[in-house]
Amino acid sequence: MTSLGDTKAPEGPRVRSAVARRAAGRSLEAPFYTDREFFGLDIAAIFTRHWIFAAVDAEVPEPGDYTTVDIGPYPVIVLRDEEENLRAFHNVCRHRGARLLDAGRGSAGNLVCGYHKWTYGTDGALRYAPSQPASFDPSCFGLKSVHVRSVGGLVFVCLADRPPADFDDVAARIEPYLLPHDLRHAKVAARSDIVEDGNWKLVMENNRECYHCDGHPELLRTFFPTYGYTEENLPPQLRPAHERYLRADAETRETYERLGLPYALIEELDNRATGFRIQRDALDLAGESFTADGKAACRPLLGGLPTPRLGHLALHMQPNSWFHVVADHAITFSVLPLAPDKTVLRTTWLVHPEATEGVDYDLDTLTKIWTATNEQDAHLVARAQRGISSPAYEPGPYAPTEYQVEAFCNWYITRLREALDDD
Ligand code: 3BY
Ligand code: FES
Ligand code: FE
Repeated sequence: MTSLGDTKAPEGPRVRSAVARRAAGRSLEAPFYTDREFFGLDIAAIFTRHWIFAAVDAEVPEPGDYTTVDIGPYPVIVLRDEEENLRAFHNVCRHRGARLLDAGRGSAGNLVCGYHKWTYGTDGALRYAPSQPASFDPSCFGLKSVHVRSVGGLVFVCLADRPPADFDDVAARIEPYLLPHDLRHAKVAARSDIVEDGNWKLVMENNRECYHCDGHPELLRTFFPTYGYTEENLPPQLRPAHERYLRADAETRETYERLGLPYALIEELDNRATGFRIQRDALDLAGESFTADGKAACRPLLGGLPTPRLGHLALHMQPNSWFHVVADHAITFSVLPLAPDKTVLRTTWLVHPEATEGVDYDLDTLTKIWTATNEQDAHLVARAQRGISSPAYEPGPYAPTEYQVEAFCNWYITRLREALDDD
């Protein structure tokens, strides 16, 4: 892999002291969300060191298929090579550095730079460079490669020379939950990029709690608002939903057991390099999908599953992703930082490869709930960014139901401390 030796954390004493004094159980100090220097540290300590959820296999099903993703200042290509291997490269030409492929998805036998036509194979080798002298050695100018791997159809890349080694263990633990849905062979039904007016951590933190879930009336048709609460801290108004949840959960568990699907909660959000949480959980109403009545929005079901009433599989990963997989479709979410106060949220909807739009599913019905939820969340993130930008802001305390927000911040601060210690 190519060295990113020049991505050392650029931090000064201001950053170091803020990281050192972070108070557990409270939101972060303002500069973590607003300041360029802190943003630089996030890129250096988090986004170039850790496994980042970047794409899905279904975006690149055939040899030559590619998709692009920008991880902070690093444009990256994910592609399927001629041998059907998944590969990732820096999307930067080795001639004079032009961005090689425009943003988006496509298919190409070779990757041709739009500037002076240097041409690379799907293995990254430079195949053609016009008008070079005889002494020119193309083997010195292959595309710089990036670590890439697929876990049950979800594609992660790591820009580091030596990626965190615990990813193998995490992959082995989550794959049994994902494989029955066969996402590797699914079809992309829709993808959306929205630019949120907030720091990437605010997008992540917002995802890690349901304290704000009454802002999601469409989602709450099927998503139990009791998510993240315990019997002890459950507010009285959520008691009826909790009773319904207990009944639905018992039924769904029986189904998982009958089908031999794993369902135990695994929660290792902040005690390892690749923090994650995975859980199968019941949904309300028909219990099948994220729709207004809870019924499946697509037939056939993913992976040929025998019943649609499986609730959802929820996977949350540090630092930049979450996933909801139901019997009939899957939704993946990737958080990609652009600037201290600008973040892309990329959402991808997957269905069975043979499902036909307009016949087996209506695209609007399929995408409606999470499109609405994303928009509502984007407003909350922008609102948080605006308040935090005031000199009057000071870190406030997390409620018990926000424990996953605390776990995210704890994971994040621990990674920054590791990176600063390495310098
Ligand atoms: O996507 C999620 O899992 C989070 C958790 C609850 C609110 N939000 C829907
Ligand atoms: Fe790509 Fe010149 S910069 S061919
Ligand atoms: Fe939300």
